[in-house]
Amino acid sequence: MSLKEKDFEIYEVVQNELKRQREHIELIASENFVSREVLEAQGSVLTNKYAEGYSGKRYYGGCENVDVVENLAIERAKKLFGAAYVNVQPHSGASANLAAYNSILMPGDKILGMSLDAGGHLTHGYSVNFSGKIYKAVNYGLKENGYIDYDKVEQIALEELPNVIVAGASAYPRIIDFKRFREIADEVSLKAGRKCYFMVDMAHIAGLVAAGVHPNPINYADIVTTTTHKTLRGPRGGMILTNDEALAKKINSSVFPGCQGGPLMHVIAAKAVAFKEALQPDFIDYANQVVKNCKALADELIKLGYKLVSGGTDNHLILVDIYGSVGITGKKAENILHSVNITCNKNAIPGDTQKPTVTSGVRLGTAAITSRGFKEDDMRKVANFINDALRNYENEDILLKIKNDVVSLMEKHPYLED
Ligand code: DSN
Repeated sequence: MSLKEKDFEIYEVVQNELKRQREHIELIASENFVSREVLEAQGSVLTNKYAEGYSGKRYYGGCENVDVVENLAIERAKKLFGAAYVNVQPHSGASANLAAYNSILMPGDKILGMSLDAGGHLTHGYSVNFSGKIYKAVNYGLKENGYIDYDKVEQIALEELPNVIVAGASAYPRIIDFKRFREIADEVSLKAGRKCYFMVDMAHIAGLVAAGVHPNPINYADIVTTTTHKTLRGPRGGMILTNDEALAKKINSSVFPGCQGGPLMHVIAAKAVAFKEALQPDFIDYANQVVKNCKALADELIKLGYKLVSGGTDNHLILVDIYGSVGITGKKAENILHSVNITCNKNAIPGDTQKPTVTSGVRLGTAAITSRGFKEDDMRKVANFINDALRNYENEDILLKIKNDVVSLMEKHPYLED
């Protein structure tokens, strides 16, 4: 029996979501479109298998096939990122960060991470997150020009003597200087007389790192965490990498049994498929195109009068000061754009005076739309759709025309069609 026959309600939702994904311009910077093969692996019978433990050392019988899957995922990830040790079991980026902290910190230890309004992540020490509750959190931000203030990071680090410094962001459009962070962590270690770890959460940029389009943190950081579903274009999930053998052992026991139970073997299989895809030469073209597209979008929006945090981008995302550009909030802009089939998210900008549920900005990313074959000319069209919608949001005829134009454009860039 098919899903359609057995559970039409769920079947219909899935079909509606496929239609939405096909017909919308997807600009959420953390999303992507996986291949049919990634979907196939994730939808496989591997979901039936319990495999607590690690390959060759499981707590259940019958793990001979899932062992092969996990070993392949690990070997491919090692090759992709030049890492000596990889744990592919974290269920998500947040789980990866939880397990990573748990492997090196005690409750009450201190984390220095980027503040949320500067583009950091909840798990980098935000007060309502476990990372801000279990650990003491201090944070760093940006200079006036929108770039990380490395001198200030150094000053805060030497005053606060954190146990770990975290680099990585959810909404930072520029290259991150991992070497500088490493040097700061080493200075702290020297001053404190004990180790200050340096951890990089490369979730957003992992695909760019894999393709060599963003510097690789693995040779600077003690621990690198990531998700697998953003620019890396795999299934939703997390991963932890290190070059330190002793740390790798601690990370493994922190993931299981420390923070998680059974690994999701179907997801690990899908991660392995995505890593194989990312090891192909065309993934380098893809990642380069993501950045070219983002620069084209940034340049066109600037031409149309928009202010971007840091004045542009080096990676897959831009942060637009919507309120400062057209006098509407991020929330309102997100809703207007949704009405014309353009999907993005409201996002706080540095020094934002609006509530986090309202914000003054929107974050736009090009990883997903590049997977649909968009090039620079298409991105200039997208910038003009955005501008026309935001400047004419009270004119329903204009909004309808933009929506129709968006659907026509997306029809030329199909997803999952034979
Ligand atoms: N929710 C992700 C993002 O959108 O950046 C981060 O976890």
